[in-house]
Amino acid sequence: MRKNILEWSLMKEMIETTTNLYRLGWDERNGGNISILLDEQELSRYLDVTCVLRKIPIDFDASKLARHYLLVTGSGKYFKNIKKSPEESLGIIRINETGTELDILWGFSNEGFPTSELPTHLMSHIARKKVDTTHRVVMHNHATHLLAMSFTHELSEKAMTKTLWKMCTECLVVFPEGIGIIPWLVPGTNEIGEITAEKLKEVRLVLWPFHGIYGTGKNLDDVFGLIETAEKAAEVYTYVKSQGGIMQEMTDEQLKKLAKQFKVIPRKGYI
Ligand code: 2HA
Ligand code: ZN
Repeated sequence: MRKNILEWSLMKEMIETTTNLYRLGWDERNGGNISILLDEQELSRYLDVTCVLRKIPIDFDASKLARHYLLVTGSGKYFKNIKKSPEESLGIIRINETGTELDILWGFSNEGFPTSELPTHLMSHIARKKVDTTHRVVMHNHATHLLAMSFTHELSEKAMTKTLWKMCTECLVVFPEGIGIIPWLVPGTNEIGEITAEKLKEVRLVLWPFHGIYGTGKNLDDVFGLIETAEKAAEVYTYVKSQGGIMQEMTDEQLKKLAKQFKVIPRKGYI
């Protein structure tokens, strides 16, 4: 007897996390998207994976994810409504043997589709899996203060990283590799996917100027915590600027001491 998929702890966590993200104001309307790589055996306790509902073509080479299963948010769906209608707002997909097509196995009811950012998600999973065997989650949202900083702060990765590190003592410990930044690009395209994935070879956070943030990690809490920490730093930056600017801050020497204490290696050449 298969268990009810809505009782799966991962599904419950997805619903809880997306609801939280909506409450934080980072996923207005249909903004933001999440995908999670699933374990086939675990999934099989809840779903007959031989039963394919629909097939959708993929227009880039996703063969490195062949036979992989993912839980994905739906295109045009509102995070606000995921809790109320998970089967319409979310879906479970499998990439086929050749990486040219995906099978919809559950969800996306009412003829829905996976997120418009699926190319970026799949390319990001490919890039992160290569450098981190524990990698499983990609999350994109429109975190307010990080997005605002893309208008007011120099768009250099080193300068942005150092500003964020210095806004909260914890930041360097949480993302010692820093933050990546891409140029402004049209969302939903293979191009933005390729450029984001290239950055993700070295960092887990990528800022999309005038749009939002991409984060990756080993589970939902891990990615949420990563974005939340950078976003908090960006919020502090906003207050600091509005209080008249920086009067004093942590020095590079202090950042080095912090890295030593917490045994993290800061991005080379940054401090
Ligand atoms: O899914 O956020 O980047 C809607 C978006 C596109
Ligand atoms: Zn977006």
